[in-house]
Amino acid sequence: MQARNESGYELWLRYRPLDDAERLAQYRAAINSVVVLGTSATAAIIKNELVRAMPALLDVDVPFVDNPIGNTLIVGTVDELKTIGVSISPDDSRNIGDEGCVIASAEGAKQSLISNLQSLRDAPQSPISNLQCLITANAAPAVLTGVFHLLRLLQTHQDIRALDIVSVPKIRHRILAHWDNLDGTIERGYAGRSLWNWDELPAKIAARYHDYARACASIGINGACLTNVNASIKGLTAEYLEKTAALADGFRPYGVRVFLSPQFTAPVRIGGLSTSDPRDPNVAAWWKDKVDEIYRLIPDFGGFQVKANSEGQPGPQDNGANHDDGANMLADALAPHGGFLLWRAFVYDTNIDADRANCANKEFVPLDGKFRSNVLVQAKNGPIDFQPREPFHPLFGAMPRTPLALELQITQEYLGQSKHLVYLGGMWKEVLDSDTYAQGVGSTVAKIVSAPMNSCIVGVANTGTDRNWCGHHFSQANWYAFGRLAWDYELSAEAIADEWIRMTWSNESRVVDMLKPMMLGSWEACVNYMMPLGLHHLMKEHHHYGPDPGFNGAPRPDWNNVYYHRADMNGIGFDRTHTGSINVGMYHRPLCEEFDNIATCPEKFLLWFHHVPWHHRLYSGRTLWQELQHRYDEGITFVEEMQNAWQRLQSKIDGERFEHVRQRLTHQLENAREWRDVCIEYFGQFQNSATESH
Ligand code: GCW
Repeated sequence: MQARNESGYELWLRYRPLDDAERLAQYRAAINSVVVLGTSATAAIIKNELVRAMPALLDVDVPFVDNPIGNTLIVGTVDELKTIGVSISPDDSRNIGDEGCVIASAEGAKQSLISNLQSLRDAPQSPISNLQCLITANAAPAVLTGVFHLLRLLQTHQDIRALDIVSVPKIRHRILAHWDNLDGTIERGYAGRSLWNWDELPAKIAARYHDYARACASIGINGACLTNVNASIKGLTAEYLEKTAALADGFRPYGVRVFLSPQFTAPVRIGGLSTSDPRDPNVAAWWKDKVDEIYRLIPDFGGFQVKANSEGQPGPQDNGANHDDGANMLADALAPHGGFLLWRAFVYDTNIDADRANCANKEFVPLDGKFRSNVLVQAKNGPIDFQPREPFHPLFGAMPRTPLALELQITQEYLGQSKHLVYLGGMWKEVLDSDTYAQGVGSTVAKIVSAPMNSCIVGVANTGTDRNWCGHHFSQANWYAFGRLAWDYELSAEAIADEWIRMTWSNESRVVDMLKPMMLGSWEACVNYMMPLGLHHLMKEHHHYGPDPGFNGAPRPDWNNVYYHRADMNGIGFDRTHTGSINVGMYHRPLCEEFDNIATCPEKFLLWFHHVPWHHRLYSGRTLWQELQHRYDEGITFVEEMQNAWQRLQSKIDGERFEHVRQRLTHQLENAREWRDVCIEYFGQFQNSATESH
């Protein structure tokens, strides 16, 4: 029987009855009632979630009770637990911090926080003699995290008899950055309009705001920057701050704090001052007042994310000041309230360096140590711009005295937008796991980003008003993977895909076994059919969809595609070696030598770092030109395989979602072929003349 149609609105939070009899029996035996302690708004959310999930998953009535009866799941903060006689040692509760949580079953808790659980349970007249499973944390939103964790275990059919889980996030601030404009459009959004209906706010709070925050909470996201880094001046006006406050009120019980992207010239444009120079005391005072105003409305406001002196955005350099002057002035305004500042390092002024990949380091490395402690310098994963594949940004490892935030792009601006099935878990893992060697072996990007000073990871959101949130059903996996990796970057891309498939599609092994390789191979396939071997920035201008390798009509050299691939009769690729732009010199040893030498440079970055002759032989034995063609074909073959695999799953997937994905895969194949045909024809001109001239 074909499953009933689904819109995808439920995301990975679909609570369907288990179709695994053994597990179902285990869960029913383990949890036959639930106690939710506390009276906070979050406690109400927790209760709602469990009321929704438990009977649906277990397909039986699961009573919610005030006192444990039978095998009970008990849920509450450490303080709330005391009211029923369960106490957690102060040391243990400190270890989980504000956001960590504990999930333990009586059988499972051996040495964990609730090591005293068994004895409490066995004590005569113990108030929790019926306890079977417990979820706790210091703060209510962290209890909610634990609830979603347990639900994930149930949704993915895990054995829950001996749970002993202590889950603490490895990165403190896990933020979705929305490039949402106040007119409802989204820069690089491919899933409809902005979720924030500014016209209706603050009076009308749409139910969807709660669903958004709930989805974020379910994967551990604890911040949302609501407005585009290409900022609108209106965002800081009293009118819009009230609207922002209404959203913040809605998100708070879910543990999601709001951030804003201000415009640097606000003191002039809405403050009536004659300058925005950050060194001017009146400017600093204006910002201080503005920030105080924000905190009066939003006591847990997170802070600002700023794009300054980048792509036409104003910034401190307009007044002859520098990034540290601008950042520190804003940071000082935020500091008394516990707020922090994300200052983006996405700068590429051609006067600084002719290679765009060098610019950020040249501007920011000299400022290391000059920023206030509540400033994080935020760099994209690679030094150009969210291309299908880039080596990690050399700023990671180059500013030891400055906390660095990592910015990833969930919305697939350069990776097929919401038309291509491309799972980004593997791409993000490649970056997080990259060893910068900044302090010897093991100085991975992940370690740098999670340094104890202040840690933050930002994902440019792919959400919008489309019923399925993300445009493509499979793009939901990227939102999901961002949250899961932000919480724990040690998770594998495969483990995350596995969870997501089970929750979003089905636990049936046939479905999991077919979808997982599809997802896991999809990123490399996209790299292959768009920009293999380290090629980058070959897309059409403005909308960035589809190939245009010959594009050379932009006003700046580095907005042209020929600037990046540099194809000529001799070869192709950007020479960033010590005889080229010397970008390799920005990496620590041994990477600089490894990248510099054509023989040791990883082939995935070959044309990123080298201008390579067409006849150069690769590991495969093929010449560069042959290899390029081979890679394009390989990418296309993978999309054909995805199409076939999907077709074979038809009986396992509901009609609505099946058809949606089927159509997109058809388009993806066409677009992949277009990439190959256009690029091969274009590069072939040089290759042909090269052959002729030999
Ligand atoms: O990826 C590029 C985008 C711009 C974006 C910019 C940035 C918000 O094409 O749309 O602007 O980067 O990250 O600031």
